[in-house]
Amino acid sequence: MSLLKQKLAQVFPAQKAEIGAFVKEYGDTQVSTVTLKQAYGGMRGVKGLVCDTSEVPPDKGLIIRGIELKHLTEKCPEEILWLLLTGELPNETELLDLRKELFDAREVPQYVWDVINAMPADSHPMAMFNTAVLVMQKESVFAKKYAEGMKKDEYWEATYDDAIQIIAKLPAIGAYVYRKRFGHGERIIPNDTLDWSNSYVQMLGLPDPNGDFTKLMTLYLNLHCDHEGGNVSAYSSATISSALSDLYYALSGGLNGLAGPLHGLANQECLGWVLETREKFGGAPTHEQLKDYAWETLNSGKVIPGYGHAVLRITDPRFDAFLAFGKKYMGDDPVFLTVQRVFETVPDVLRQVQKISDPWPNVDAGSGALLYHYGLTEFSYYTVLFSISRALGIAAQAIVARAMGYPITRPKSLPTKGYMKLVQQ
Ligand code: CMX
Repeated sequence: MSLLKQKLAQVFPAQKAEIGAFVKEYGDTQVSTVTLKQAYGGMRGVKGLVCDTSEVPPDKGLIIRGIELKHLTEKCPEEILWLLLTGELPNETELLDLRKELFDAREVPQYVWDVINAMPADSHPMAMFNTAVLVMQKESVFAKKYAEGMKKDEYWEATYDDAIQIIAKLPAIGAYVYRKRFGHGERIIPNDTLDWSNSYVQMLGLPDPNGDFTKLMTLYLNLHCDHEGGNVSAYSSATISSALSDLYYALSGGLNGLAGPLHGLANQECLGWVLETREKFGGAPTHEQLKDYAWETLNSGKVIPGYGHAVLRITDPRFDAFLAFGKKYMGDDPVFLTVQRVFETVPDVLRQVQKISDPWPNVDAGSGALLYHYGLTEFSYYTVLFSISRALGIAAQAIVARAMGYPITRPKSLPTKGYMKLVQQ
């Protein structure tokens, strides 16, 4: 048994007992109220979900198992996966063991390549990627063991096995989607590196003479991993998982939500918006020109992608981390400079629109310019990168939920007439 699985076998029973006792003692305590506005407003701010892997206080941003993101930016995604699951960072031996476990599971079945090859050449990269995850469902250990009558206490272990199998294969699948969809040639077989992000960069096949692009990808795959339980991809996936659908179903379903322009697809839209400003103004736009363009976008009824958030009320620390990376590695890159200028301009514009709750940049506002700098210019691909990273958090949440024995999700809905009656009462 791998060291991570052994560790989880140790920690989960105590956590489950603690939660059981907590709910037994305080089960009837009220933790939230719901207004009519919230019911019709996407349940914003309604506390009714449990997520132990991470939380997002509006004034702080992402905290993973009690550690603020700013203290985690130097870590690799494998360390983050360990942290999400166990609540601790791994030591060197543990990290190596997890890397080996992923390495041993990296081989992608041939039929996955055949399915991707059979898709229309102009399919969206997200459709290709999510289809590849779903088509592997027949490999699910959870589905097989469930059919054999697995005990409830063993659910998390089978979900863990599925998670490792899926996560290990995502870099190869993501890289092939990139190469196939954008005509970059054959699939690349990486050398025997155990480093998950490094092997991904090798398979993408983009030049990386001094290793800076690998550094960016490690940061990228780290920063997008998890964002508590209520965002569209995590929540959709958790809902699917709560029906005891296996992780292949749950993850691909959640990632279909990530493919929406108000969620993960915003990173493709955002770089598009930045480049549009450069095209429109024939080079680097001034602050004044950006202000005008921001108003033009708002007045045409569109959103300014990369800005605003359903929970955050500060500049997203993930954006801060990308900005710091850009300043260090590409301070004079013209597209990156425009991103900085947008950051200096757009919040002031959005602040003037009363209905907008958060005028600050989110994770998607800056990442595209950094990828663009290293030659990853096909921005419809960017959400696939987001997905590879977000799979870590979604998988961790699914494993924890199974270990804690959480039931099927089933909030109550009412028709509008029902709410009208309730309000009159
Ligand atoms: N540009 C223009 N209008 C915006 C806006 C923006 N960046 N952010 C919010 N608004 C508008 C909303 O569309 C909404 O308008 P209506 O009432 O007319 O529908 C109004 O302001 C109120 O919205 P809000 O309470 O501030 O924000 P929500 O919680 O409803 O939505 C989000 C959050 C992210 C969908 C929204 O800010 C947005 O659309 N941003 C741009 C897209 C984006 O960057 N998404 C990525 C988010 C991060 C991620 O998940 O990856």
